[in-house]
Amino acid sequence: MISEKIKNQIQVVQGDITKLDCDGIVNAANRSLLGGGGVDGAIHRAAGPELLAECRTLHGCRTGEAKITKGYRLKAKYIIHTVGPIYSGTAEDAAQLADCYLNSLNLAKEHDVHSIAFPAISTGVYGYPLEDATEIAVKTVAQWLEDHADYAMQVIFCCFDARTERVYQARALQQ
Ligand code: AR6
Repeated sequence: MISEKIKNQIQVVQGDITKLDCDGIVNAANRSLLGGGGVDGAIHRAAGPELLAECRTLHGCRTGEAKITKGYRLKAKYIIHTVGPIYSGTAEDAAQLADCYLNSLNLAKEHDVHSIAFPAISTGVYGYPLEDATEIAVKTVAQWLEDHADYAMQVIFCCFDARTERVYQARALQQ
């Protein structure tokens, strides 16, 4: 069960994450951190070339971990780059996907971020089944919010398409 307090800290919206006005947005990147397609490509295009220059200094990122950069031309002050698992159907996928959310939230808190938007990590090119990934995303975020009840954090699940939004709405309300 997710308490009403936690539910009020979680929002589901449909749209383009690069347009959101919050302290930080999360990028579903790859291990190189040097850009790609999907939401990664959109974030790099919107943030501008300075982002790639900073990413080059980070020397990649392991699956499940997260690294932070400035937001450059975005409204968001920070971009938190995390690398979701490429879906293989093993238990490790779920653990790594949960780590993406946990490590992103921890890094956000370290940088005094109080509002953060997540895309549906791994559910595009990386092939994670949407329902399963959504369950992990919502549960992991809700648990983190419970565990950090003394820290004001607003979490936005930014869904690019209508189907993703429907699944997130159903999952977020159901629990
Ligand atoms: N705003 C919000 N969500 C978006 C946007 C956007 N502008 N664009 C796409 N999405 P994906 P992955 C959604 O494939 O599965 C990249 O090439 C998309 O509809 O971007 O983690 C990286 O470099 C889907 O719901 O990320 C990696 O190589 C979700 O974002 C690889 O893809 C995630 O889809 C990572 O794959």
